[in-house]
Amino acid sequence: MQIDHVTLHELRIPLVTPFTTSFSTQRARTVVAVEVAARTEAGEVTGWGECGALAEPVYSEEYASGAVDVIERFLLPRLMDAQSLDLLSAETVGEHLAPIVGHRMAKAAIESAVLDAQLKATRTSFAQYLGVTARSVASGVSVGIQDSIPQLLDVVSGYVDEGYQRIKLKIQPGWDTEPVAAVREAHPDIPLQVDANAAYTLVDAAHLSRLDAFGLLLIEQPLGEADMRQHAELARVMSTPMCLDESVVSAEGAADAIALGAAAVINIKPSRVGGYLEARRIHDVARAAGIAVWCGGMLETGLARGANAALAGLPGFTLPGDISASSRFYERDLTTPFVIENGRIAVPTFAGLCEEPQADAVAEFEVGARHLQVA
Ligand code: SMG
Ligand code: MG
Repeated sequence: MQIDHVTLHELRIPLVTPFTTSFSTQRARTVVAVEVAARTEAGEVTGWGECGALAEPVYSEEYASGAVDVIERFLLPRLMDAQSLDLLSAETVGEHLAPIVGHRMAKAAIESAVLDAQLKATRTSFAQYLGVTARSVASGVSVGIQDSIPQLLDVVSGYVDEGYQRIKLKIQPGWDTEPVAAVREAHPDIPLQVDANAAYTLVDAAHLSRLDAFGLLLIEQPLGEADMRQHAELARVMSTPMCLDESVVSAEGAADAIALGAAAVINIKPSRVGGYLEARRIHDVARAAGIAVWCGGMLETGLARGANAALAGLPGFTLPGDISASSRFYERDLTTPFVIENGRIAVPTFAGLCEEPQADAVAEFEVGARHLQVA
């Protein structure tokens, strides 16, 4: 494949309701979308890839405008060197970009765009590429921190009525045992889990252990990103299964977390780990070790939501993912919206990772674009 032109779109898409976590309140999603125009044996194709980075470096060290910078200055030039030798395919992007340290969300966006173009050129769906035969995946929803417990109960009931099969509650110090107890009392049987986004320290172990009373599926990332050993220690004192999100950014890291006893479950986010191919490798490592995985989310638009659903069709994804309907976050998505039906999201059958975004939606939300002639 030869890429002739790359456009880095910066979009700002309002959320239907603010989404509050221990680190921020998001009112809109800033999305960097990579569009590649490529020549393939099948003719000219366009591929799209979404970058998971938020506007600010609050979930991880990456942020949207930093991703634009690193893509333009350091990642695309590496790709162009590779393509001058005719070595460019989705499967080689990771290797070409490996000399650049970190910046996995930026790398994932590029790999996704190339993979999308490659699959479109060969009229292959992402599920076919992965060997996924599942036609749909269970849909879970992530519920932000609310202003009050009555408000939380209202919001959760709304999602339960929509059919979501599992509820994840964001927690932080001061918003943990009480909201969890209230939701558990209102919904005694609903699969329930919590996510702290690194808001606690090991000193809170006794307090966090009080969550063991609520029959949670798991507790996600209670401690800091670098605190692998401390997660292992906490896992020994809690009966709730320990799940890592931020701490696992590669298959090697997943293997270490499993060996240390720091992860009984892994949240796999394709963007966090550098793309769908590394996400698949983490799935394979975890499955071989008997560790459950599920697909996390970064408020994906239609450019990545369907690809997440396809990935979650792999057999090791045994827990419902943060793969909700587009309407969970967006009044208008960039593509045909994903809908929840009987608690499930369909695995897409279209060629590529995503549908081509609607031009008027891109125009509506675009706040900046960089046009790069690369050939
Ligand atoms: O895409 O449904 C989604 C969001 C899921 O809670 C979610 N993501 O730590 O798992 C997580 C968070 C990260 C993004 S918070 C703005
Ligand atoms: Mg998380």
